[in-house]
Amino acid sequence: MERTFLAIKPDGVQRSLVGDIIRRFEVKGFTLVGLKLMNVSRELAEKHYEVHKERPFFSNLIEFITSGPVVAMVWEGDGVVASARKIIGATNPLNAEPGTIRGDFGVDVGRNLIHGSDAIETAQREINLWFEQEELVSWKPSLMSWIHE
Ligand code: DAT
Ligand code: MG
Repeated sequence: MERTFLAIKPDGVQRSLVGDIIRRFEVKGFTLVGLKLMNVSRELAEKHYEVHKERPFFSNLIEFITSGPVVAMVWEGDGVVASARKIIGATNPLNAEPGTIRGDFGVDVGRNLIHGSDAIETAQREINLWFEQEELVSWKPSLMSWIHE
C-alpha cells in the first residue's frame, strides 16, 4: 500500500493548526500509520532538505524547521502521495488555491505550514529517515468498505 511522509512544520504547531491539518487527511479517507511530535535536530533537517542545500534559502529553512516542535506523520492509501500534495497546495501559499492547507492558512513561502513528499521514491526515503520501522502501525480501519467500493 502506498505511503507518504507529512510533517506539520513549527508554524503549524505554534498556530494551533495540528488538529485541523490532521483532520483533512482523516476525512479524505487516508489511514494514519505513524505520528510523533518531535524537535528536529540540525542533522535530520539537513538530511531531509539535502536536495536544497545549494539554494539561497537553505540556511533559513534549516533554522525554521529546527525552531520548534514538528508533527511527523506517515499516511497510507491509494494515490496518497500525489493526493496529499494537492491537499497541501502550492509551495508559495499566495499561489495555493483556497481549500488547500497552504491556501487557507498561509501567506509566506518561508511559513508554509506543512511538508509532503513529492514522489513515491522520495516518500520511502523520508519515511525511513524520520521513522523506525517499529514506530509504524499497520492496521485496517473498519470503515474501509464505506470509503472503497
Ligand atoms: P515543497 O515544500 O512544496 O515540496 P520545495 O521542496 O521546493 O517545496 O521546497 C522546500 C521548502 O523550501 C518549501 O516548503 C519552502 C522552502 N522554499 C522553497 N522555495 C523557496 C523560496 N523561493 N524562498 C524561500 N523558501 C523556499
Ligand atoms: Mg519538496
